Amino acid sequence: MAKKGVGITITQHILQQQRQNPEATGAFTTLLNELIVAAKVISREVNKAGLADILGSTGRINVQDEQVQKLDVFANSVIIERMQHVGQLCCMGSEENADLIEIPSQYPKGPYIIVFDPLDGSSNIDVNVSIGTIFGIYKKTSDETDIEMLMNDVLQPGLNQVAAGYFIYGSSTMMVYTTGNGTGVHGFTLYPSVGEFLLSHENIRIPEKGKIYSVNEGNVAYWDEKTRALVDYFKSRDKDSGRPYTSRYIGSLVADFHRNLLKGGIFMYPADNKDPKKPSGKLRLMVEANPLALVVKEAGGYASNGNGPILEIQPMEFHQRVPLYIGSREDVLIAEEFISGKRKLR
Ligand code: AHM
Ligand code: MG
Repeated sequence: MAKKGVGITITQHILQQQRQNPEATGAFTTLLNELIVAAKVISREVNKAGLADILGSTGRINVQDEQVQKLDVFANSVIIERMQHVGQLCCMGSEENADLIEIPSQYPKGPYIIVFDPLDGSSNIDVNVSIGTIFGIYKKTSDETDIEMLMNDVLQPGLNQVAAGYFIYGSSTMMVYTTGNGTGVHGFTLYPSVGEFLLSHENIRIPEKGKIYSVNEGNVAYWDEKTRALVDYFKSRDKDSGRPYTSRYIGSLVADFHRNLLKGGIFMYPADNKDPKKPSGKLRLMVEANPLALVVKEAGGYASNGNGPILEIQPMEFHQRVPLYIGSREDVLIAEEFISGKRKLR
């Protein structure tokens, strides 16, 4: 017999959650539904990437000096075009856009803000490795309408997200999301022939402690002593604490995170001295770390910058980068002990 709730559509699920909140207006449901349509379009395009002439780089460099792939551009414009007319947003923020994205004047506006990484892990597109879309949704706190002034509403700590999650375009396409406040984390799998996301992973809980560590160890030469000691800890032998851990690194944040969410473990992208312009590592606070931090928290895990919770950081700028330690609570707490200098190896 199927488990309770398994098989219901994402729309039914969002509506059920909405009914549990007496203040809900349905605005939020409309918003998520439109995002889901955008993700279905992106999923279709990702699946035929090898067939269409869409692979490869545009040859353009994005606002953060990185190569922009054609599918990134496509995913970004699909999300912007679909979301701009829902009537519930006051602005958007994307990893691919230097500035906030305005809602064109012909469309109605609302109190919500969506921030997103349209296609994370884009260097993996050409080689058929899982990639994803990451999103976080906030409510604005002021009455501002001017786009410059709205930046203050956008720069909220991740704890204020009213929803967050990701889509993973892998061996199947999945959506994993939470609306915070103890509502749990739920996973839906896209059933291609029906065109619907159906509940497949109800109330996901991450193991308290894992067996996997995920980090780009090719960066060891750029790490400080504390980071090296931390990674050595997970690799060294100690039967009582279940070490050594197994190493798994795809290089696609959504895919690495998703695996560790289901199996337990820790994903790390530490600060490094590879590029003086990026002393906090590679990953972005607003569009990558914060949404996944809310998901992991709701699943019973933890996300830290090495010194404290990611979700409590007050962002100073939209494209801010942050060291990220995320996954099973016990493993991330150990990472904090090393990075804060409280613990040395063994
Ligand atoms: P992107 O948003 O430009 O795709 O970059 C983010 C990606 C993450 O998916 C992944 O965790 C990380 O970059 C991998 O970086 P590295 O190749 O330095 O290990
Ligand atoms: Mg990214």
